[in-house]
Amino acid sequence: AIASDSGASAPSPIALTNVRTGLGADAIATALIENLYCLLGKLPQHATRNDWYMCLAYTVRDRMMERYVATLASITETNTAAKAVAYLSAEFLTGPHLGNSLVNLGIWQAVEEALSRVGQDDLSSLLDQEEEPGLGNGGLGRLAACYMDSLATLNVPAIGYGIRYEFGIFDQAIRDGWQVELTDKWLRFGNPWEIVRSEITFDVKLGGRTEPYYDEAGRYRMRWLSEKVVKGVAYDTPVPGYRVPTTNLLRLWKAEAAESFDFEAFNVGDYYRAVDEKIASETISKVLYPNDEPEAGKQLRLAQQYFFVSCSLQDMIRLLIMRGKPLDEFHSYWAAQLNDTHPSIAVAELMRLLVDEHAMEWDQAWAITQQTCGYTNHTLLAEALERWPLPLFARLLPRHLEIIYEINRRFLNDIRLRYPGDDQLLQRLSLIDEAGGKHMRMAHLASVGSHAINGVAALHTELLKQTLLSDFHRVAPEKFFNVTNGVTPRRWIALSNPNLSALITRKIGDRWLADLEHELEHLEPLAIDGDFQKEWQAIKADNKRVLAGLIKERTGIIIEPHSLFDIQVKRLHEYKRQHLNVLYLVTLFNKLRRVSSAAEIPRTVIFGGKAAPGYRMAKLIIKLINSVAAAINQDPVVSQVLKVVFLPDFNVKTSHHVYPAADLSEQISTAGKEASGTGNMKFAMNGALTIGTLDGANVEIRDAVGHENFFLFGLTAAEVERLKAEAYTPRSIYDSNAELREAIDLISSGFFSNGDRGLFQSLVESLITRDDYMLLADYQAYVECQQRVSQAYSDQNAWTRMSILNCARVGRFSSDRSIREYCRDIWNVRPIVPDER
Ligand code: B1N
Repeated sequence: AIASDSGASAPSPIALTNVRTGLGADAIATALIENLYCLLGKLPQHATRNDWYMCLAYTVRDRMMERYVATLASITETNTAAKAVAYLSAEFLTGPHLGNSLVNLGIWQAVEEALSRVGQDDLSSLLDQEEEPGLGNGGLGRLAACYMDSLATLNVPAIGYGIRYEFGIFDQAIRDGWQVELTDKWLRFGNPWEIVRSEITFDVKLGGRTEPYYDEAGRYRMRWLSEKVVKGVAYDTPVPGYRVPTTNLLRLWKAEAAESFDFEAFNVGDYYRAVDEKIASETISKVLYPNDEPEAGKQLRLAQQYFFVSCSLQDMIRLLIMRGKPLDEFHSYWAAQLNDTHPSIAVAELMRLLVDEHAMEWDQAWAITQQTCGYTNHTLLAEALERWPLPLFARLLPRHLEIIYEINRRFLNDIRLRYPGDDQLLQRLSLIDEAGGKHMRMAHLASVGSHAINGVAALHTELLKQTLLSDFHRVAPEKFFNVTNGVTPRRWIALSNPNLSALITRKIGDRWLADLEHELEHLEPLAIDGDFQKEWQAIKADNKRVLAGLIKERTGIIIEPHSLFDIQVKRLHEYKRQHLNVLYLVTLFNKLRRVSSAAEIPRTVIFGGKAAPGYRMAKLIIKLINSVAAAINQDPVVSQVLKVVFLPDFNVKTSHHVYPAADLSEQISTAGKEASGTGNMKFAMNGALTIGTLDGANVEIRDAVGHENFFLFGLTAAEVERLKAEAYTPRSIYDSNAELREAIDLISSGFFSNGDRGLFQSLVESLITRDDYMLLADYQAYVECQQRVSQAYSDQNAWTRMSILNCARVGRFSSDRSIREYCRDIWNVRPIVPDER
């Protein structure tokens, strides 16, 4: 048991002192001072705010270590025989650790009290001090972090494997309305949450060539004579479950130079070359690619993927051997999940490790590989599918190319026998795309090498089966599953909306945070309770005031907390259609300049999100939002009822203040394009109503909350496809819709760009001539739907009832539910509670 202030603890093989483990305010206060002296070397009167943050962080980390060690033991000790999950992901967007740890350990109040005893009265300013690890782009990376929280909370032993990027996602500044990227130096002041495991390192080979040889047993084998070797070093971050004994870990690899050079032989030239090599090696984990879709043909990106996958699989083999298990039981002790295709080289690397390094027969190695791996697809967008030019692949991973050819040969042979004469089918299924310059299709490699393939929302999985992977679905339908995404209520309700959380607990007890699916619905009867509605409204109003304060501080814009907060926060992308929202704003602007605005429901429309640095249209949309915002906010009449804000640098930390303050959640992607969305879930959990299309998880959210509590508009995915096939002509919509034409023409006229008619021309042009994302087709429906929203908001009681129902009915979008489904359908793993010593 964890030693506590009050209770006596069971005998422990290693006695940790109360200062390191005690969960009461006394022990924590003592620990703060001790850490201040012993770790930071400071007197309290000289300690800066950051010093206090650091010693609090160490104090909290200490309190996770006993559980962390016990959980790790359950993955390493010979007498425990449970299967563990390896979640392989190029991104983990954890967000700040401190607040989340306090929630999960249940020591928020004790820490507040301890801080005040040492003269620090402001926990929130210390929470603010933490620089978040931005090791992800958006939904995919944040999903991995939610899943790590749920795995620990459900007592499922798991390791999240990824890359310790020195620079995470760039910080966004807005200058003159344009996005400017600044490097994210998140490690600048040190990282108190990680533990470097200098002894856990693996060599990773790159480049060179292969060579056949005969081993001692006279067997024909292959070896890889690489051109270079880099070393991966493990950095572990504990991941505490919510009030349970399990504390899992995130193990991120940093690239370093292999210590290979010979000190005796070196001369000056070699010395500098050695240093150059060190720099080149470290480049591999230097920076996160800031695109939410892959950038074609970047060798460094493939090197990053291979680097972390190889280290992780070698580590998994090491841990298996530590447990005294034979290699042929690998799949009985590990379930490896591939978070999109970014780690899909794992299929070939596991084969290489088993066959080349451990001399296993191909068939057995292949059975193990397939039984171990599962593949989650996160996108259908053609431009987001990973394909590697064969020459690049061959240069970096010559042995893997051979292995993949062999996988492909056997796979296609099998298909040929089952579907004789269908050469087209073979070409479509092949791991190699022969058209044009040859490419490796990573989604195919992941699909062939996995026993389970899943999409991330019901609609997405259906489309996956019908389009992108239809041939795989035809030849192996039993491999396909849906696991609708979910988000952790610990971070997205308890931490970010503490007042709402307290209200919910007061009404339905405190079990809901650990069992959202079954408990949250107990709020439902309160939806029509007048007193409860008042409390609900008061909390929303408070949250809106907090966000208004943040917006004033960051942008100087003053907004009206009583207005309808209409929010669209997510990466900038044409398919997400932030510019459809803008077309509506310009329409509203035109209308409000013409007619009296007296009857208009006041709105504040808030945008946030980063654009990939090389995505010109997305950056132009940011400029457009800011330009339209400036015109609206300046207009003395219009600004009485409408304000528009672009909140710079949207990230996890900022988002804690955003979701709880929303009245309306914008989920307006072109149907069929957003695989799931997860922001949609965070908004609904915090009582926002959604205006959205039938896309991704919106479909399931609408079914859950009730169709009457959701603002639906727009074409369905099937209608989008049909319209495209019938030769869609956006210009005819432009010609026939006067309001739309007026809005577009105002943008073209230079009104929002100081008379510069050229600035937004490419955007307007693309809408009128191609409109790949069907904005014009959905425009009228969107405008009318927004009118229904305004009308609904004018009845505050009815709105509040809908708001409560949205929250009460989205329990199934907890990531705990998603993880239970992965455990049951895909991983075949069960919870185990680590030995509490
Ligand atoms: O993954 C999220 C989904 O909720 C979103 O709908 C989906 O767009 C997102 C390449 C991606 N899909 N693909 C990526 C990220 C980085 C990268 O380099 C692709 N992100 C998604 C969680 O399922």
